[in-house]
Amino acid sequence: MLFNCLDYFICYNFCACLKIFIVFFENIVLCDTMIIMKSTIAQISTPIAMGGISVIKMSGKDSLAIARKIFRFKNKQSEIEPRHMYFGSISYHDFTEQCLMVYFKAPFSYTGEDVVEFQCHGGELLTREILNACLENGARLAENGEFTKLAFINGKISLDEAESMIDMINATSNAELKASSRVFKGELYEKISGMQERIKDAIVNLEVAIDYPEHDDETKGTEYLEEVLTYCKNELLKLKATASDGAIIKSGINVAIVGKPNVGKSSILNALIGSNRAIVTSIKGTTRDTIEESITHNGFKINFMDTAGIHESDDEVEKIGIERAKESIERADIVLAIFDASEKLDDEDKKILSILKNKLSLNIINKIDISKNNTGVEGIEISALNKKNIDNLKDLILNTAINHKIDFSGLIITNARHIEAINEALEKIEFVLKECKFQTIDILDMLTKEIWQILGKITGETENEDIISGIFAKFCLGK
Ligand SMILES: Nc1nc2c(ncn2[C@@H]2O[C@H](COP(=O)(O)OP(=O)(O)OP(=O)(O)O)[C@@H](O)[C@H]2O)c(=O)[nH]1
Ligand SMILES: [Mg+2]
Repeated sequence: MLFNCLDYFICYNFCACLKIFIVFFENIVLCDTMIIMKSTIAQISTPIAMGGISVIKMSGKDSLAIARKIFRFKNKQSEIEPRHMYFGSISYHDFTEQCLMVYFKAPFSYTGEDVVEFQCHGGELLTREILNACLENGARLAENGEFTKLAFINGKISLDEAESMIDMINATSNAELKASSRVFKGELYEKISGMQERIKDAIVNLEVAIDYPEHDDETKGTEYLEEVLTYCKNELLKLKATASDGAIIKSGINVAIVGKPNVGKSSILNALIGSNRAIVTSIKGTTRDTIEESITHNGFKINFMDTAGIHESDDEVEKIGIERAKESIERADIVLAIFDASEKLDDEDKKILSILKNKLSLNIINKIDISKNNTGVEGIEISALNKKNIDNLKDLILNTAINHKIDFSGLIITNARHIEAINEALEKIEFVLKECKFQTIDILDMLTKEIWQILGKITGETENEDIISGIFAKFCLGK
């Protein structure tokens, strides 16, 4: 039993292992398969361009010593207080720059190590020269995301939090920012590590049964395992269900604009995006290919697809366009069915309505400037020509998407790697639940440990160095 627990601890608790090794090897961090020499790293943390200020950051045990070598305090300091801002200057080669310095003492810093930051006047060359001063005095250049990687290695953040930080940095809409920030706040970590805790208990129960078969009733271990795995399955299914919301939030709401020729589809696209992207003429069949353009409205990304007019056609090119229009309908979260206000509904319009029977769609009555609604169908009345009701149409699209497609009440999974791990864990859990009654306790023990490991891919406890490096490489320099 003792051996099994130890074995389990060493094999599966990657972070704990790191901490043990760090105690023994002061200057070496063992990171699974890779050894990183602990050194002081430096990089420019603000965009390398002209700006109001620039920030140069160092992390590592020599940060303060290097700062002392290059930074001259305006007022003499015997002690440097952590988290205090000091005014002074840095002289390097031919220049002297007045700047501010702040020191964060380990472990109370972003990386968990000693950190020093300089704030200087913004300027590409100036900032690079201060970085060079740090490098010449013992720091080495940090790689992309290395500060955040150190924060992860030093237990400051989990892997899912680090990834959500990348998602927040790359967010193109408020909705995406909102979803990623909930993961960043640790909500996903809490859920997954809670499941891992229960699974660990179940493993301990199984191992008691393995080590002391004479004292323990095997069925107690498997019954508890079934209970834990059923709980995890339900929790993971709930998370999985949010992935489609996550996809809409991340990639945007896909909206197809469809209708028979000449009803004003391209004019509506242009009015919605605020530019003359699509060609508009009075000739039927002007648009032959699908045109895609995106906007952000009230914090949500909306992707519009203007399509070729759907009707019977012998023209080869037009036929391909019509096929593409039908594909756009398939891809769309919402379809805008466009009708000409001045005309009665004809067979072509009716065919389009029948194609959209099982699709979330909105009826749009266009050209309301020339006529009242003669179509006989109800819908939002607009004029693409006069830009009438265009903002209301955008609101309607958004509200329809939120009401029918996105549930904001809970955590939303937007990260593809998290979704993959959730699916993998679910598959294994379903397998174990099915096999529970037929497998030996040793095999169940092994399979359950695998589930624990798969969930650890989200939190970072069991992920290998290649994947971890790949994740942090997505960060920008100086982060
Ligand atoms: N009066 C008026 N005319 C409009 C309006 N919207 C579009 N039109 C006109 O209707 C004609 C066709 O417009 P388009 O936007 O090219 O229509 P479409 O549905 O994309 O046409 P196809 O690409 O051929 O299928 C053009 O002459 C537009 O100026 C509107 O709101 N009011
Ligand atoms: Mg068109």
